Amino acid sequence: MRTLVSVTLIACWAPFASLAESRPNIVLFLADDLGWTGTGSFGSDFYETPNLDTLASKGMSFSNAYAACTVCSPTRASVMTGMYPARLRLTDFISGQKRPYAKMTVPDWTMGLESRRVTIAEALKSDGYRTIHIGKWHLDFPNAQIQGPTAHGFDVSHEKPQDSRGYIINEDTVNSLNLNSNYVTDYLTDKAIEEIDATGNQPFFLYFAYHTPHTPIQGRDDLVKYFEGKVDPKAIHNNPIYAAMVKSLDMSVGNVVDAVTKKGLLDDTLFIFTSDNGGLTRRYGKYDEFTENIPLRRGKGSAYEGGVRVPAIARWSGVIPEGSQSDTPIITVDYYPTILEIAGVSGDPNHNEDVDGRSLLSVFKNSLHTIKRHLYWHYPHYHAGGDGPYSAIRAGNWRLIEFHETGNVELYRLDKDIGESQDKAEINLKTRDQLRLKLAKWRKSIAAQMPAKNPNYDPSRATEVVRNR
Ligand SMILES: [Ca+2]
Repeated sequence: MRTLVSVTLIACWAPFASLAESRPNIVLFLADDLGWTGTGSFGSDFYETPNLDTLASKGMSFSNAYAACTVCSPTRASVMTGMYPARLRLTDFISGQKRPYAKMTVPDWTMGLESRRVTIAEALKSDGYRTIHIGKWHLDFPNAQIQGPTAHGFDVSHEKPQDSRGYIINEDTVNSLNLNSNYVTDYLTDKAIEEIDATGNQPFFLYFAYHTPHTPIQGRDDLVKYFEGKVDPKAIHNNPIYAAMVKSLDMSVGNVVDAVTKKGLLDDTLFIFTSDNGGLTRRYGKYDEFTENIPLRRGKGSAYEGGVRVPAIARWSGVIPEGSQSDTPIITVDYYPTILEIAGVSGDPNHNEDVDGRSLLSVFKNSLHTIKRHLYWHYPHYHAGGDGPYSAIRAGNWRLIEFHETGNVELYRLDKDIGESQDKAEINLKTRDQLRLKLAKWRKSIAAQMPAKNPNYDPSRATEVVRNR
């Protein structure tokens, strides 16, 4: 029986035998709240990201890349499992919030990553990879006994010092640990480099989940000063503190790539860079405190493209053509099957049966390759920056959003109207009805949890918010 199984596996992976033999290292960078136009090569008119731009010029950029959710935890869960947040029932940031008097009650969702899921780290670790977690996890159940990335397949994890205030590490900690910098991103970068240096002949998987540029908006003083001298009030992006945070992120990516290069592993490493949701926009805060995702509509927490379309870059010398661009829609559930295929790791068959993502390897090899499928979002919650509970589907160039408070749908043709300004729901009736039906079928197929009518609905108190514990 055992022999049979291994023969089947070998046969199954035979087309990728040469890849499996080389066992590339995998570095997955995940920014927090970095919007679609948040890097130089993705169109910022102020932020400076030379290292990310080099990653793009040496690899492939994805113009239609998406996060699986408009907030943090669900997207992170999708990266870890390859499954849609709605399938995991992990559909809001942990531990989320309630609006007791809103029109709808949110379902009883799963406030953490369940241990029965086989994470990408567990799959890679069980097949010989060293697995390194750096930064923000945000997937633990509140008050769980067993916590953190090492409970989910990571050999090691470095997170920000607990006594940090936002991005600033306590001075005593800086002195006692003899740190080079009191800025959290710099600290985490040093830890990532230490772990890369400490890796022997084993291939490694480094998941570097940044806090930047999530609130609080705090930058390194020297970088803030630099950007203060360059502010153009007419620019779309003009907050020097935010620019400093993006710069710290970029410097970190550059330093990690340098560390891999110094170890002689640059050509044996796949780098992926993306973000967990769209940029938090001015609409939700003081006028100049956050960012913008223009030409996209809105930002983090919202049902529109600004909430979920994100930058994405992949670099892998010898496989991914330099300076290429793919326009095929991709989403964060895709990284799990992509990484397994590239690593030559079969993973857990039961888990894989429910994986929603598709391997991007064929796209990596040929930027003109398109993946034929629809993308889905389901957010049965309220968010401070949101539009209330919604689901959405992208099919080709069409995107349909269904708002559950009203049952209304909106339909946009993204190739002609990337800003989602012209609702076609009353014009393209056939497309509208087809997509609405497809979306409902998808929700049913994964048993998505729906919001329900709230018996305590009180319009005068509908926006009152209670944080979950
Ligand atoms: Ca986020």
